[in-house]
Formats: sequence, structure tokens, C-alpha cells
Amino acid sequence: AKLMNTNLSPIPELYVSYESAQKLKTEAADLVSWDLTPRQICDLELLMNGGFNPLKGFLGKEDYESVVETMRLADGQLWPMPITLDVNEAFAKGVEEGQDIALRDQEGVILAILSITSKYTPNKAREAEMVFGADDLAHPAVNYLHNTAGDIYLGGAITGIQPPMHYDFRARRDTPNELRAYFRKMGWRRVVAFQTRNPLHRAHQELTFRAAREAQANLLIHPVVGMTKPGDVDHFTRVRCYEAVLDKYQPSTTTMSLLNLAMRMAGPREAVWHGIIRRNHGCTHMIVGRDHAGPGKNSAGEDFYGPYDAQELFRAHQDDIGIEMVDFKHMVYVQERAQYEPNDEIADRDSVTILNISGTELRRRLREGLEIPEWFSFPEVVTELRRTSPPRSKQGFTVFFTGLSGSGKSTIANAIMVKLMEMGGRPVTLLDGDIVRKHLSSELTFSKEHRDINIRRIGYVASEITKNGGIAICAPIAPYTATRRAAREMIEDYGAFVEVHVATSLEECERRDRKGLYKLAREGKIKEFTGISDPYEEPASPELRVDTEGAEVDSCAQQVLLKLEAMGLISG
Ligand code: PPS
Repeated sequence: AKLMNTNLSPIPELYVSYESAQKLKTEAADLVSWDLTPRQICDLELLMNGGFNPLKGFLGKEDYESVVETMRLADGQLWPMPITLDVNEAFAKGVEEGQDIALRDQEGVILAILSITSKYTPNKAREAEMVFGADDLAHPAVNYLHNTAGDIYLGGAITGIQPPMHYDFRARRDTPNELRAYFRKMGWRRVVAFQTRNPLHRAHQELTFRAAREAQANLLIHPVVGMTKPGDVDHFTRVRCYEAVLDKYQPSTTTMSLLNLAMRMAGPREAVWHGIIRRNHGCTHMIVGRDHAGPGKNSAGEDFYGPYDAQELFRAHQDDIGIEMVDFKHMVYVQERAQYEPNDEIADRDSVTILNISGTELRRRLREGLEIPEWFSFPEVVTELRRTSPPRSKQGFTVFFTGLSGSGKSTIANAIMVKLMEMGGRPVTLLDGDIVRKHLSSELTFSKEHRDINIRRIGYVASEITKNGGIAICAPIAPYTATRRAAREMIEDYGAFVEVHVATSLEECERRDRKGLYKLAREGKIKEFTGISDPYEEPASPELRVDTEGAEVDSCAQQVLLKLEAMGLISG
């Protein structure tokens, strides 16, 4: 029995009228307020605009436990994902059931009022097992649950005041009721939704064409622009990619709209959730492909879910979800026929050439500036992707020297700076220990706490330089492993981090004693001196270790350059 969406009437939203909102806003200014996290802002938007219908607010204890255990709300309605307001213990102590609190965005604007009816401590391990399939931190949502989310959940009804503000791609964002109205206006009664968090390549286009044909339906390309899997192509780039290929679709049968959803990568449960969300947006069908909303490998290196688990769970709940699944197997390119075909429908697979480029391979080719063939993607899409991920030899990066005072860090760093400037192409900034302590950290001492602040500042500045395509050369002592790691993490979001341990021994540094500081330190005239009266934790696995004893500065600098070349950061 084919489902037909003849009912495109509006679905309930949680917003009050404009007049009441103005009044509430003034009143809410006196309430205790919670500053929403980016993920909570995404959830709140879909709660308020009906995208999460039938939810009326954040889940209370009873509903939460029921959702975790049975995928249903306490009243039996299908709902697979715990939508919870997690807060820290300090905040939770100050509020109680029966109290109203204001929910603010990150600039302090009041978006909604939460009437707390439930305050509870979740069993996070259980939530991880039941919802995400394993209590394994390799799963991004499990990692979020344990390491980002607060320990107490607040549940209760939401009174919506205003939607979160978006300054980007505003014309492309639609609420469920705006899409319903559009479908009504256009006479679209059967609409198949394509959920995606990736740029559209030819395989995706073929899949959407086929799905629309199979379902005899109009097509809604419905990309997620809220939060997707860490490491994904950012949504700005993706939306430019979508816009670049939209004209390959027939405008009278296809449209695109952006969805501010915070994905959890929960595979099967997520597919069911996506179905309910698309039903709320007025769709009658949804495409579920291979490994829908998959989180990648678990900590044992295996897939969290089977490739078609999501399709199975969706199929089992299709009637409850209220929309029909258009399922697809993996699409591959058949060279002899110059077209994409579902992998499992290729009868003559022994006599044809089957081509496929995985996501990992695509990223490698982008990184190394290699060819991306036309059968795989559209030139417009590839151009956009290359703009945001230029090959490594055109990206910014950071060289981070670490070593004892007097080990030769500055000398090598200066030599490297000059050599890189001679090559040209990217601006180079030297963040030497002494320069930094003069311009960025003049108020800091050499206590552990202050050294950490100093290195974090260097890390931040280097990450900005790297992000903007420059080369940062840092040369602090940076004696602590954990702080060096923090700097690495800041920078690796934007480009390579090359840690170089200048491994001159303490004896040699003290023998050279260029600045006469070791002598003073031995005499106790300088306190907390690295190597003498303060620790230096040697890096366990730096990208490079150079030994300055018995080697010229020039040869050390050459070793660093060769390393940069081997890493693809400078072209040969
Ligand atoms: S840190 O630990 O990374 O924040 O140190 P850094 O900013 O690189 O500063 C190191 C330079 O400061 C001088 N100096 C000291 N070093 C270590 N310990 C103590 N107590 C100290 N007091 C002053 C020293 O000259 C370091 O310079 P370099 O260039 O490393 O020899």
C-alpha cells in the first residue's frame, strides 16, 4: 500500500504569538537562565518549529528512560533519540522541578522558556549501549555524551519565543511548515527526501534521480547544516557545492532546503529519527542508503553497525514513522556502460570494470592535489572542494620546536624561517620564546600555570596563522607533554603540526650556557629553571628529533626541511 501525503496542513509549533513573545521576553529577563550549547540550540530549533513533533520539550525522566529502552515515548509513540537538556551539576543545584528557566543562545538572546518538570541523573553508559550500540568513545555521540554533555538532564515543556538566528544561507532554510506550504503551493503530493552530510557527487545524483523515479515523487534535497560528523566538510563549502549542481536537476520537480539538525551518527536509530523529521517536513518518502548515518569504526577497528541495519530498522517501523523508505544498495560506476548502477544489480560483474572512490581516497586526492575524475564528481564541486582543501603544499602549517633553554631552538628556527621565506608562497611568522614573552606574555612568570598559559597563547596564534594559510614557527621550551598536546590539537584542525624536539642534552646546554642562566640557576638566583629546578618532559614521538651535538645548525635546518618535504608541506 503506497502512502500518499494528502494532508499537508500545518503541524503544531511551540512558538507563542509575536505579541506574547515580546511580553515574555521582558518577563524572562528575571529568570535563571541557561546558556545553550551549539547542539542544544540545534535541538531547540527543531523542537520549536515542529521538526521534532510530537515532542513538546526536552525529555523528562520517564520519557527518557522509555526512549532509551524501547525507542518509544512513555505514551507509546515512536521516538528513537533522547532529546535532552544536559546541564552541569552546579547549575542543576540551583534549579528545581516546577521552576521556569530562560534558554539563551550564545549571545545571550532569550529563545525559549523551559518549565522544568523533571531533573534527573541519566545512566550514560546505558544510554550509550542502547542508543548508540556500544559504550565506546570511538563513537562521536558517545564521546560527546561522556566528555561534553553535562551530568544532569532537565526535562519539561518549551515555550518558544523566537528561533535561533542564522546569518548564513537564510533563503535556503525552511521550517517544516514553510516546506509544507511550498509543497501545497506547488501541488507536490509525493515528495522523496534525500538526507545528506556530504557534498553531492555523481553517485548521489544518480541515486536521487532513481529514487524520485521509483517513488514517482518530487525530490527534496535536504542536507544537514547543523552538526555532522567531526571532520566532515564544513557546511559553508557543502552548500556552495549543492548550489553548484542544483541546475543539473529539473527545477519544477526538485528543490533544496537546509536542515539545522545536530546529527548523532546513530545509524539505525538515526535513520528512524530522520524519517520522523522528514515526515514532519511534509515528505512521503525518504532515501536510506548503505550505512545511513554511520559513525565509522569502533575502537576495535570494526564497523559499529552492519551496512544495511538502518534499512532494516526503518522497514520494521515504517508504518509508525509514517513515511516510506526508498532503499538503495551501494552505487558504483560501470565504465563500459558509463553509468552508475547499484552494486548488487550488476549481473555481468565479471566482464565489466567497476569503479569507485571512497571518502578516504577522495580526501587523500584533495590533500595531495591529485586528479579527481569526471565520472566521480562534477568539476564545479571539485573546484569548490579544492578551494577549501588545497593540497598540503599550499596549506598553512606549524613547526613547533621544543627543547631546553640554550638547546639551539632559536638558531634553527631562524634558519628555517629564512629558508622558507626564500622559497616564498606563504607568509612566515616566527614565535620564538623570547619574542613571545616580550609581545604576548610579558606579564607571565615561569610557574607551571604561567608556562601553560604561554604555550596555549602560542598555540592559539599559530592555529590562526595556520588556518589563514601561513607558516608559524614556534620555539618555546614547552616543557610539558600535556600542554604541547593541547597546542597540537588546536592547530591540527587547520593544518599540519610538526613537532621538532631539539634534543641537546642538559650537560651540553649547561656547558654552552650562552646566556649565563644555568650558572644563575645553579646558584639558586633563578627559580624554577627548566632542567635544573623545573622538569622537562621529553616528547615521546615528535615528528622529528634533531641532535645539535656535533652537528652544524645548517645540517639541523636541512633535516627539518627534508621532513617538511616528506610530509608534502613544501613541494620538491
Ligand atoms: S616556556 O616554559 O615554554 O614557557 O618558556 P619560554 O617562554 O620558551 O621561555 C624560555 C626563555 O626564558 C628564559 N628563562 C627561563 N627559562 C626556563 N626557566 C626559567 N625559570 C627561565 N627564566 C628565564 C630563557 O632564556 C629561555 O630562553 P631560551 O631561548 O629557551 O634559551
